[in-house]
Amino acid sequence: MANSTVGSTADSLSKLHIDGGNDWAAAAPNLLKNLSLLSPEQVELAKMLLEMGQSHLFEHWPEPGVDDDEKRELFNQVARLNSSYPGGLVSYIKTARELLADSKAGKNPYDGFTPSVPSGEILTFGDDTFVQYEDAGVKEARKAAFVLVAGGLGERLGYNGIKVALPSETTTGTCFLQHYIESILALQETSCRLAQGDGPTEIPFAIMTSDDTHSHTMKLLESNAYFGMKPTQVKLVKQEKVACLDDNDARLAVDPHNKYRIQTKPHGHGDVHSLLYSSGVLKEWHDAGRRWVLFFQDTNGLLFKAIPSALGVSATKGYHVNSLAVPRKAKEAIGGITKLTHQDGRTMVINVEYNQLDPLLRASGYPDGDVNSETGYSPFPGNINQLIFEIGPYLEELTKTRGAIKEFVNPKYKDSTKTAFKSSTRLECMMQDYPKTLPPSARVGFTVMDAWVAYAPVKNNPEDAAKVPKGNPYHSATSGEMTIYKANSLTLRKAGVKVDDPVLQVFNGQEVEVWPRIVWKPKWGLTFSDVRSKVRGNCSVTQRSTMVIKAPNCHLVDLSLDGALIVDDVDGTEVEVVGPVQNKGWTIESVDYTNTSVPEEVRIRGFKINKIEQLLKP
Ligand code: UGB
Repeated sequence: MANSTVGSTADSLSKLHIDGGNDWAAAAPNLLKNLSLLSPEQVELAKMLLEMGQSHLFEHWPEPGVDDDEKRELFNQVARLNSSYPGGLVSYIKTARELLADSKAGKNPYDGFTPSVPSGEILTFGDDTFVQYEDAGVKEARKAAFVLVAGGLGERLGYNGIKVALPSETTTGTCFLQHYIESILALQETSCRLAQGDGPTEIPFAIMTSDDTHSHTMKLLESNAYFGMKPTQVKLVKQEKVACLDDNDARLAVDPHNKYRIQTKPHGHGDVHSLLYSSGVLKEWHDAGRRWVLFFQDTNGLLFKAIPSALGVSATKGYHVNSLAVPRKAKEAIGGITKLTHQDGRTMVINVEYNQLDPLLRASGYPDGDVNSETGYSPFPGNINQLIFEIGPYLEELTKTRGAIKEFVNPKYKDSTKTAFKSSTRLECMMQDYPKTLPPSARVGFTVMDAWVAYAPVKNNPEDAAKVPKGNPYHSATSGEMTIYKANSLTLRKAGVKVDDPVLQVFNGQEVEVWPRIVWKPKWGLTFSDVRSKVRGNCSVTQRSTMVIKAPNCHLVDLSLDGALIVDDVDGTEVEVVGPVQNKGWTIESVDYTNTSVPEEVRIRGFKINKIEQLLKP
C-alpha cells in the first residue's frame, strides 16, 4: 500500500517535471519535503495552490513523520473547497482578487446606474383580481417544486436550535417546517384534484442545509415522519462553506484553531442555484415536466397565504422571474426592489440590499437616502426573498453559468489605507441576485402584497427587536406569531365574520396588536375562496377568543365565539360548528425573555398560552 502511494506520487512528480528542477515547489520548501505523503490528485491541488500564491499554507509544515494525517486532511479540505465552488478554487481566488481590488478602490457596484421606482403587479387581498390569480396559481401548483433555503444559523435571532424547528405560533405549537410541508401538501391535493388525474401527483420539496443545520433538519423530519410528506418527495442539498481571505491578494486564511485547516465561513443563500444545478435536481424536475420552482426562507409563517396568487401572477404574465414584495419601511432590514438604468441604456429590476440602498440613493439624486415617502413607506417595494422562477429559462441560464451568480465581498479594514482587515473576510452571494446575469429579453417582474398577508419573519432577538424604530416591524418571535393571528382575523373579517378589534400589549419590550388567536390547517383554508366558502350566516369572534380549525371540512355557521374552540380532524368528516360557544378560554401570560426557567422558544416571544377551558369539536 505504502509502496504504491510512493510509486504513484513519484510518477506524478516526474509528470510535473519537478524531480531535479523542483521549480514549481521551490517557493514552498516545507511542502516539497512532504510531497511523498500526498496522492497524485493532492499533488495537483498543491501545484494549483502555489500557482495561486498560497505557499503560506505550508510555511509551518514540519518534517515528514510529524502530523502527516493532518497534512493530508488539509488536502481533503482543499479538494472539497475546490469541487463545491463553480470553477474551483482558482476561480474563487481570481474573483476574490478582483472584488477586493474594487473594494479597495472604493468602486461602487452600481456605478453608471441610476435607481428609480419600478412598476409591478400590486395585489389587494380578497378582491376579484386576487381571487382570480389564486385560482390560476392553485391550478399551476402541481407543476411546481419548492425550495427552502435553511442553511443560515440566524445569528440575529441568537436561538440555539434550527429556526425551522421553532413554533410558528404557540396556540398549536406547529413548527415552521411542519407548516410549510402541510401547506405544500394542501396545494398538491387541491391542484391535483383540479387536474383530474392529468400529470404529476407529487410536488417535490428541496431543502438547502449547511453543516450548521443539516443533521438537525434531518432529525426533525425523521422524528416526525416527514410531517406527512413521503420521504422520497423531500431532498436535502447541503451547501459548503467557502475559504476565508486574509488580505487583498486573497491569501487563504489559516484556521486559528487548527493550522492544518483553511478557515471557512458561509457563502450565503445564493449557493442554492449552483447546488440545484450540480445535484441534478433541477434537471430532474425539468425533465419530469415541471414548470416552476419557488424559493422561500426559513421563518415566514404567512408566506403560503401569498403563494397561490403570486404563482398565478407568474403563470398569467409569463414571468421568468417573479419576486414577492411588500411595502417597505425606510431602513427596514429587507432589500428594496429597484429599477436600475445604466448610462448605456440597459435596465434591470433587481433587489438592492438594505445596506446598499441608502448610499446608492444618496449618490444618485436622492439627498435624504433611504426615507419614507408621504405614504409612510419607502417608495421601493421590500424584497421578501420569495422568488418564483420558470424552470425552462432557469435551467438554460444555469447550464451557461453552472449556477455561479454575482458575488460580493465586505471586508472590514483596519484603517483608511485599506491594506489590512480587522478579521478575515470571504466572498458572499445572495439568491435574489440571480437576475443580474440575465439578458434584457428575460421577463423579470415582481408582485406586491400587503405585509400582513405575506411577511412575518422571525429574525431579531428580543433586545434588538425592542430597539427597532417605532412604526417599523420588529421581525421577532413576538411579532411573527402575533402577525399570524392578525392575518387570520383579517381574512375572516373579509369573509364576513365579525372579528373584534385587537388590543395593544407589550411583550419583551415590543408593543403589538393582540388579535383573537385564530389558526387553521392549510387544508382548511388554502386560499381566500376556501375560507369564504366555509363561513356562513352571522359569525362573530371576540378578542379574547382562540379558535383552532384542524378539520378540512369544517363549516362555521352562525358561530358566536367567546372563549376557546378546537375543531379536530376526525378522518376528514364534515363538521358544522353552529351557534354560541362560551367558556373561560385560553389566556396569554407575559414571560420575560431573561426568565431561563421557561423554554427558549417560548421566552423569546415574551408570552405563553394558558389553556384554561375550551370546547372540543366534533
Ligand atoms: N441562508 C442559507 O440558507 N445559507 C446561508 O449561507 C445564509 C442564509 P437571513 P438576510 O426577506 O427578510 C435576506 O440571514 O440575508 C438562509 C435578503 O437578502 O435571514 O439578512 C437562511 O437560513 C433580504 O433582501 O436574511 O436577508 C434564511 O432562510 C431580505 O429579503 C435565508 O437564507 C430578507 O432576507 C435568509 O437569511 C428578508
